[in-house]
Amino acid sequence: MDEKESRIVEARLKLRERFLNRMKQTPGASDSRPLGHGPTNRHRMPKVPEGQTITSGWPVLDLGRQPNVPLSKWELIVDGAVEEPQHLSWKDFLALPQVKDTSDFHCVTTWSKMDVEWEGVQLATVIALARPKPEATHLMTHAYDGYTTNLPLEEALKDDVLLVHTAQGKPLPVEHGGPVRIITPQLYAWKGAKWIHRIELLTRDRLGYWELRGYSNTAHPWRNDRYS
Ligand SMILES: Nc1nc2c(c(=O)[nH]1)N[C@H]1C(S)=C(S)[C@@H](COP(=O)(O)O)O[C@H]1N2
Ligand SMILES: [Mo]
Repeated sequence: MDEKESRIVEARLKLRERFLNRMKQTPGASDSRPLGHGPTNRHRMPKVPEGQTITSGWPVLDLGRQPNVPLSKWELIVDGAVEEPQHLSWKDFLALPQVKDTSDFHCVTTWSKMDVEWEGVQLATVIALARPKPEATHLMTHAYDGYTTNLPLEEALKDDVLLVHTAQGKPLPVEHGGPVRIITPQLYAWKGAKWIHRIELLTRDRLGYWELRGYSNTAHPWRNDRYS
């Protein structure tokens, strides 16, 4: 591990410690006891949350504007309530520790895509790099199409929440949010911004695009948290 990587790991562990108690109060996608009892989310029966149907395809859902961001212009900003705002180029992003994970994708419009193989960077890694101020509690994600969605830090820091550039072994297609999108397997898919551009740390919660329009702010599929 080089010096940069050990600094990232250290920052991540510190952040995790701060949020661990709150992280335990809501189910993670791969938690062994997602709701306090019972089998893991991904291996329980039924395999999908109430009201969901498994699809073999991958529908496209967005606001109808699909920005085409060339890699030379792509930038990921992490700012707001942080000690060290980040402006990461594509090269900087690929130099961060990379992970692979398999998880499910639950859309509130009732389809679920199972066992997607993702590659990318844990959201916790880029948040830790920017060193959130002690008063940071939430974040707003801003996408290149103008879309926004908010997350409490205890959800954003979970292990399967990734900034992905690869799905099923191929570069993430533009229509699914390439070059990079967020995925939130433990929450409905609208919580994962396609074409991610900016992660703004907040000192209080603020609602995103769908949350302002009546979608649930908690968005747990295993609790059927669809609309507020
Ligand atoms: N930037 C952006 N991200 C977005 C959206 C959007 O309109 N713009 N739609 C959300 C919704 S409602 C869903 S269900 C998923 C759909 O992802 P998909 O099109 O890859 O299936 O993306 C989410 N992320
Ligand atoms: Mo959606």
